[in-house]
Amino acid sequence: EKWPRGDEKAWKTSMRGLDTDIPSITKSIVGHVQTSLAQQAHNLDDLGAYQAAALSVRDNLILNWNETQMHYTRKEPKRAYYLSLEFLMGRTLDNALLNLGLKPKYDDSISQLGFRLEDLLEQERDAALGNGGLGRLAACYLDSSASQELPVWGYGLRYKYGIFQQLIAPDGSQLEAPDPWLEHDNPWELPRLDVTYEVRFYGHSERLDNMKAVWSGGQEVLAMAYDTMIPGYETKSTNNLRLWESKPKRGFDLQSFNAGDYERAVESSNSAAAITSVLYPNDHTTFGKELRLKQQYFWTAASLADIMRRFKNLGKPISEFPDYVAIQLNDTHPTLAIPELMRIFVDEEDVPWDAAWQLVTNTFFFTNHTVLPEALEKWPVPLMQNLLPRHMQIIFDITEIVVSVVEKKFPGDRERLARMSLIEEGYPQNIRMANLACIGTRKVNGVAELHSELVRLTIMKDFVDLYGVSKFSNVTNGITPRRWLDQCNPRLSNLISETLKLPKAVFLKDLYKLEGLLQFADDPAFQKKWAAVKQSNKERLAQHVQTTLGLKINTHAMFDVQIKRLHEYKRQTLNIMGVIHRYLTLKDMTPAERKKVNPKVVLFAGKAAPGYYVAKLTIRLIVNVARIINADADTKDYLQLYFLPDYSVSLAEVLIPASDISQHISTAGTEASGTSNMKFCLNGGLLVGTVDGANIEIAEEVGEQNVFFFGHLTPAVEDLRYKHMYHPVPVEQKCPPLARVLNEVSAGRFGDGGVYEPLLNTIRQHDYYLLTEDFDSYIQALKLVDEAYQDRTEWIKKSIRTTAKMGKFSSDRAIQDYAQEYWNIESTKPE
Ligand code: Z2T
Repeated sequence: EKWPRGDEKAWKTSMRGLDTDIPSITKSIVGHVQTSLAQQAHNLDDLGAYQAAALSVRDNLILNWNETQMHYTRKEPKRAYYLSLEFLMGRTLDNALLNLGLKPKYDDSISQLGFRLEDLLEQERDAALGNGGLGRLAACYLDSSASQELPVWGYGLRYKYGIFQQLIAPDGSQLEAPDPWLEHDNPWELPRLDVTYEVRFYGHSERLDNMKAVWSGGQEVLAMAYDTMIPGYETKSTNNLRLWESKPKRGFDLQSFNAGDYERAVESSNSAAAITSVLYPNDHTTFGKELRLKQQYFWTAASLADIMRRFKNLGKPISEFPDYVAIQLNDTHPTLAIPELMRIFVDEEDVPWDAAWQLVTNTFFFTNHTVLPEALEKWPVPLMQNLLPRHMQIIFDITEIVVSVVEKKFPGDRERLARMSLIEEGYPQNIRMANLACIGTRKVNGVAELHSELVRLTIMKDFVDLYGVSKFSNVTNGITPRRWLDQCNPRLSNLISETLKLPKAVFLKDLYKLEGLLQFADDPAFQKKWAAVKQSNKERLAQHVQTTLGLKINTHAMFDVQIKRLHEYKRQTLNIMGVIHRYLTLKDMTPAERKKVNPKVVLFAGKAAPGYYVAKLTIRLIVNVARIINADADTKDYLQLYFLPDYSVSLAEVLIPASDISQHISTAGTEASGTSNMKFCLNGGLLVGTVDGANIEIAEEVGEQNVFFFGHLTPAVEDLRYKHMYHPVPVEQKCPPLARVLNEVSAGRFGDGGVYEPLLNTIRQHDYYLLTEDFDSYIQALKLVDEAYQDRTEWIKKSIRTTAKMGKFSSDRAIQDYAQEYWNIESTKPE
């Protein structure tokens, strides 16, 4: 190969890898203090030291990233792209140090410079570009892809504001503040001023012959790329997460500008920037706002233009597109990619419609994350028609495909056709994005066995009849053991390493290796060490709560944790009603009786969507119940309750390792998978839960004797709801203990007389999520938990056996499944 420019020797002698001995690291950090930050030792604070350390680590990532991307360009492997509107990354520095294997050296070097690495890590703000499980899953999948040297890129949006910051007002209610995560420079992203695409909105589309059209007019906005490096664990392979920012095109509103109407020119440039300004904070409801649709199109159009440009650089015929490109759609949010790729092929690349459809349906894959009907995305036809006239035409044309195949297989079945159509009739008509996502993809998957079965039996039933069952399969979610064991619980990962006599890298890359712990479960010396790790993690959490909130947690109690988005289906209400029940029971006891009770600390955290009234009321109730309980001298040694504000990835990293038991108590059939359940178990916490989502597969792995199951099963739910609707029975009759709790709340025992009525009424009236049906067995399950905890040795054995059987839940396994069964991509690495 010919050297591209200048004096080859001058380049080559200057190009070197970075030295990673401690003096070189120190030199690099100090160099960044001096030049990048323009600071000095005497005015450097923790934040500055964090920034310098981050820039130094970043240098390593950039070199690995360059090499990996160069390698992909040369080798031309098939690549996969993960399109997700959410990436809940959390912090980067600790993860990067661990994946690079440089943590001990940076620790030493930073100490030499007079700082503590732990303090610097705390300076970093979370990258919180997601709502909950769906966004965190995307982050785990990026880690696993890079760690397994798979050519996978993520594509998303660079929101200026991530998920809102949650504050708790004096009366206990949730307040939202913006999350200005980019306020300090973000060292983990590289702005790509040269990677830009124009994205059109509005205008008109004129049909030509051959199913083609010309879309013109309207307005154009610029998409600019920001690249985030995703280092693999113990490998040079470093993948890319490309996030798009919206900007006005140069001369976006030149007309107004030239006419001297600067205000108007600025206003329209603001409207371009608005597209990527904020993450929508709704997790399970659709909002139907035009700006959200703009986000979705802006992102899919920029991503596909980028993917297309990369494909074209290969110089292959367009018919080979699916041999080089696989695209995973994370829920229906990126479904516009389907008509957009049709538009590119048909209108721009002159591919005949039918051939284009073949290529498109061989490129895309679709993951569904919920069967809750309110979460199924629909867009009004008039809105789509106005914003994306060409895509509306294409969606109508795809509808014709659906009509003809359904008509052929089920002649005259009008009702079936109406259910399967992309267009839902009504005023206005709506576009059903899940139907489009199903029709336009090679495969559809759910995220746990039960959920995938429900997808086949409910929302996709008609499509199973049409295509056959093989198009609809399951990939059970997973979590990355790098962040969710080694990073968040180093004491445990050290203990495991020393016990199994294996370097950490062995079990962090092959989580099934944890099974080796089974043979130590009965070893008293090991049990003691295991319990000591849990205890020190409780103290770490208590310390954190003490410094951030000024509260004193009893660390000699069982820690019972429920941390997740607030939602009726997740039933935080069941938990708080259970807590109140426990409190009332304690109050009924004599002091002597109380002394026999297992002391418990109940911890909640989670955000409610800002417009979700009942969920916000639940937070308010928890906070106010906590206020009364924690101040009650009779009970406070036996029961403490806390709502920790502003739940985040970083807070989860402190909470999860400290938990003895965690709650995953959704109404059966409603939680698609859950992933925190896996995180708790990996860290030796046990579960109390319903027979739902991945709880079921966890129990299959660890054995039912190690999980506290309760409640009705999925097949019963439909019948119970029907009964509630047509043969309602008052709570007093159906479940007296719960009725007592509701009445105490109603009567103002926890303050705020009257405000909780709307929440209580969701239980007293239809009780859609079946609290009245599950309350008794829930209380029974918690009693079994208490009894099991009394026999501490047995409990520790359960804890060890649980961790030992978590191999299946590594996101490495999930990504292998996608790579082999869906994307057809292979590992490849530089050198
Ligand atoms: C979300 O976090 C999940 C599903 C959604 O459906 C939306 C959001 Cl923001 C549209 C969660 C599921 O509730 C959870 O069970 C699952 O583990 C997670 O996605 C990842 O699949």
